[in-house]
Parts: sequence; structure tokens; C-alpha cells
Amino acid sequence: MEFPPRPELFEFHGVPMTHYFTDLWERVQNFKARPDDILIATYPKAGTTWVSYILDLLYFGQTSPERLTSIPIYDRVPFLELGHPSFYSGVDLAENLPTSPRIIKTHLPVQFIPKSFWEQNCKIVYLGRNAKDNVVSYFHFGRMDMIEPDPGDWNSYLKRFMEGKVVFGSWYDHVNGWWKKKQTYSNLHYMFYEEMTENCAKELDKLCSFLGLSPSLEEKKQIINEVQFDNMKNNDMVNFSTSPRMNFKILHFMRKGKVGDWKNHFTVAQNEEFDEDYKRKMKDPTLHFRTEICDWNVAYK
Ligand code: PPS
Repeated sequence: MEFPPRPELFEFHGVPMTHYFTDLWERVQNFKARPDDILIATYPKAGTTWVSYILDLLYFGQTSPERLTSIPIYDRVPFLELGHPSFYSGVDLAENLPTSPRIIKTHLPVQFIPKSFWEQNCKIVYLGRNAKDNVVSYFHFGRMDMIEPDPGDWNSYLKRFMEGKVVFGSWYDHVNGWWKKKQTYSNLHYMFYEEMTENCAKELDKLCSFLGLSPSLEEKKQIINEVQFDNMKNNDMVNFSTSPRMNFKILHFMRKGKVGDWKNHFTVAQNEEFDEDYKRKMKDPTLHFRTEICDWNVAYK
């Protein structure tokens, strides 16, 4: 499919957005959540697809396995605010999901979440990823996703990320806004990409306990195996290779899936400037992101 030129960023209720995420604004805001809906909320490129697939497997892996091989993840877990007449309407998909629960994805900052999700006390899973890996992933995504504004060169992109001038706005505001919400809204489970990478089994247990699920050990083993990076990368139903908006000639959606890849991108000067700026913006000592984890397989070699 032919895409129009890349979209422009514009300020929308104080947050930079593109029209792909605002065209259906009224319908998104008036979306009628149901009490058993589960919302997956993330800043873009935090590992949304990873958690989406885990939830999908937990709820439907045993009961409707045919879904897994016939319907792409972006249709099984609709992206609520994404809408364009010629290729996708997250609201339509979500409204017509035949499943119960309905699992729905959003990148909206907390203040933009449709009010019915709060009124229905829906379960919300938030996944955060450290800013340095997040910006690297977002930069590369911009190169291959044709509905992203042109990311330009790495140095200018990094600056714009630090200023919050990217789609869905400031990473700093996003992770902090959701973290603060957790203090007053108990049906919110806040997870970290780095912890998932370090110990997926432990995070799966915590997630199941939040959701009130108790899968068998065998089922959990199956899920952990299914959602390993390489397995997801080779699975056309979750790796976005069927998505018309992405150009896989430039890059794969499942790019590297690592903690610490930022070290291959940041110069020493960029890193120093980033750290200084980070300290000024991330004042809450209770919210901590790790930019590296110990790879025990390597450590003991
Ligand atoms: S999106 O477009 O915002 O929905 O993208 P999102 O799914 O949030 O993030 C994509 C990044 O997550 C990585 N990913 C994984 N990492 C580890 N394990 C698994 N299973 C996994 N699945 C997806 C994906 O590779 C992107 O990160 P980068 O760093 O670019 O590789």
C-alpha cells in the first residue's frame, strides 16, 4: 500500500501527536470499557508487543489456539487510538472484539485515558523501559514505520526525545504520570522491561497474581518459551511482518530486544548530557529504571 508523506507532529492538548492518533479522538474518549477489559499501557517501544502476547497466551492460548496462527497480534490486541480510514481503526476493532476479556493496547499518557476505564475499574498493565534503550528503539522504529514522522539523524532525534518532541510526548512525563497514578489506582500493575529480560518467569508469576490467574507449570513454561525474543521474531503473527505500515526492507520490528543497546548509540558526550538532564527530570526516588542488567551467562564464562 502507498502511504502519504510522513505525518507532521503537532501539539495536541499539550502533547505532541500526529493525526493518526487524534483523528478518532472523540470516539476514543467515548470508548465504553467493560469491567473485565484489560488495558496494556506503555510509552512506544517499551515492549508492548511482548506483554500483549503474554496476556493473549494467558487468556486464550489454551482455549482458542487457532487465533494464534490466524490473526495478527495487532488485531487480537487492538491499538485503541490508532485510526486511519484506509488501514486501521483501533476503536472499531476493540468494540468488535469477540473475546472476553478484551485486551486493548494504548500509548496514551495517563491523562488521556478514556474515563470509562477508570469508572469500570479495569485492570491496567503498564510496562516501562529505561529511557536510553527506549529512545534508541524509538529512533530505529521511526526509520521503518511509515506513519512516524521522519526521525532525522540520531543526534537530533536524541535531543527531540529529551525535549519530549516525539509522538506521545515526553517519556519522562509518561512514566512518571503512570507511576503516580499507581499510588491512587490499585488496579494498575507497573512492570519493567529490564525485569522481564532478567527473569521472565518471575515477572509472569507477578502478572498472574495481579490478574488472578493460576496457569499450570506446563502452561507457564510454554508461554515463556513462546515469548522469547527469537521465537517472537520468527512468528509472523506477532512480528508485524504482515503490517502494511512498516518497511521491513529498512529494519525488522523485532530489532534487537536487548537491555543496554544504547551503549552502541550514545557518544560519551551525549551520555553525559542525557544523564544531567535525566537527573533534573526524574526526581521521584521511588521510580527507578536500570540501564543495564547482569547477564549471568556471560559473567560466569
Ligand atoms: S510498539 O511499536 O510501541 O508497540 O513497540 P513495542 O512492542 O512496545 O516495543 C518494541 C521493542 O520491544 C522489543 N521486543 C522484545 N524484547 C525482548 N523480548 C521480546 N520477546 C520482545 N518482543 C519485542 C522489540 O525488539 C523492540 O525493541 P528493540 O530494542 O528495538 O529491539
